[in-house]
Amino acid sequence: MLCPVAARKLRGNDSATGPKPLWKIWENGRRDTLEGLLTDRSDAYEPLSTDTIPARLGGIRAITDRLGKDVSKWSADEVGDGNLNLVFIVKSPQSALIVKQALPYVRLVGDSWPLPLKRAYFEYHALTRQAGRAPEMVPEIYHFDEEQALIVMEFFSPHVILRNFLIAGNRNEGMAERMGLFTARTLFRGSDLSMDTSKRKADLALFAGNAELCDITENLVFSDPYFDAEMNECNTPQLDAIVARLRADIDLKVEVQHLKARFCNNAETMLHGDLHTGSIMVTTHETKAIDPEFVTYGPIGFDVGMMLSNFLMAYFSQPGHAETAGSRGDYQGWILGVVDEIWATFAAEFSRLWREERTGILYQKSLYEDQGHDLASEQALGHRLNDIWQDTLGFAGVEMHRRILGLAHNADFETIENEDLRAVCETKALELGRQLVVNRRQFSGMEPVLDLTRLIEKGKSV
Ligand code: SR1
Ligand code: MG
Repeated sequence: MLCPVAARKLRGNDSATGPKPLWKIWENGRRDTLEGLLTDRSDAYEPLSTDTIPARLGGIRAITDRLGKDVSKWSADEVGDGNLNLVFIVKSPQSALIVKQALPYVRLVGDSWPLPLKRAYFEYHALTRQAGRAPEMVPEIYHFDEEQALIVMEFFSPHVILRNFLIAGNRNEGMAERMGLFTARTLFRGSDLSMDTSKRKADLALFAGNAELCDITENLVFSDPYFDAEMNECNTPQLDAIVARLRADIDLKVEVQHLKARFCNNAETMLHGDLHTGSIMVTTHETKAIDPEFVTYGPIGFDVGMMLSNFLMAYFSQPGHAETAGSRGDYQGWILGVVDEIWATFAAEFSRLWREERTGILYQKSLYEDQGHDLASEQALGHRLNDIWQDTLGFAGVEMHRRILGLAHNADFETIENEDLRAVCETKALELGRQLVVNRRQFSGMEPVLDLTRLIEKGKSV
């Protein structure tokens, strides 16, 4: 979600001079040309609307097989609440499905910020790979139209977006385990630990084409929050002092750029690329992952860190959603239990896959187990898990900063109406974020991280 002020600012509604030109939006050394952004739009591309869906999709067999051929009985609602795309639920008396179509610009900003349609192509390929690597966890694809940047897929019902579920104080059974398994399986099986290396290299090349969405992550996550970038927005003046402190923090800025270098240079595996709680759908007993359009090859800890960070922000935001003061205390404890279990499940499943599915070019069994050196294999596993752990903590910290200081905020904090209370919650997340980035090598396991989180929540300074 863009915070409302930033969205207004980018649309130009705050200015008497009209919409901000693209070159203004992409200044700060980010981009000074439109080249590559608008070139993938064919003349045939046309955004769908609720009115045109029956006529435009009524001839597609994969869709009529599910909804029936009588399009007069179809109904469509546009439900997209993300930052980028059109999302329709299309229903008939028989069934329902999701139609997701990329727009040639950032939806909440408008056409002053173009974004290539080809992101739908990358999302389609990411979903097909995730379906093979973590069955039952992602929507089934019924139809893909590259020219129209359109994916028709399974409608999860009665699932809701996890972020809203956590704001409402709901609990889910099995979510932590499923997300731990999902991340371990997709991340291990998309890497040179598992894949045939020629296929991995082909995928590396394929997803390298998703450069513009990667560029958003590189700038919005790893750079903008740490200087006065034009698109930044934050809860001001309440956060002014801590923002100034973070931006003057040399250790923090150096460590964040080390993390950015890891994100850019460590093409370890196929990432989801945007695995926050708005990309997860749940019921009380089910969990699904959606929206991998930011897919790229990157470090394993990025997806895990982004996900854990969003749970930790949900934790700090709870006082802002409490029915009465202190009434969300038990619930906060439950969220920390989820964080703990996700990491424990991830590490256990990653270890199992290491022992049972290590068929790639890295750490070959021919060097270890086949020579009776099982202990060497375990030693190497420990080293890899330790690296992933440190990356996870660092990326989690950066994600906290960018959701509070950058362009794209999250509803956990944004929906807290009392801005002073909201600033208290945000400040705690910013403090934890700083600790996770700068001291990520010092945390021996999850318990000290959770202890620190509880201490910060109690108002102890660090
Ligand atoms: C302009 S896109 C802003 C953010 O929305 C997406 O969900 C990603 O998180 C991205 O960083
Ligand atoms: Mg998304």
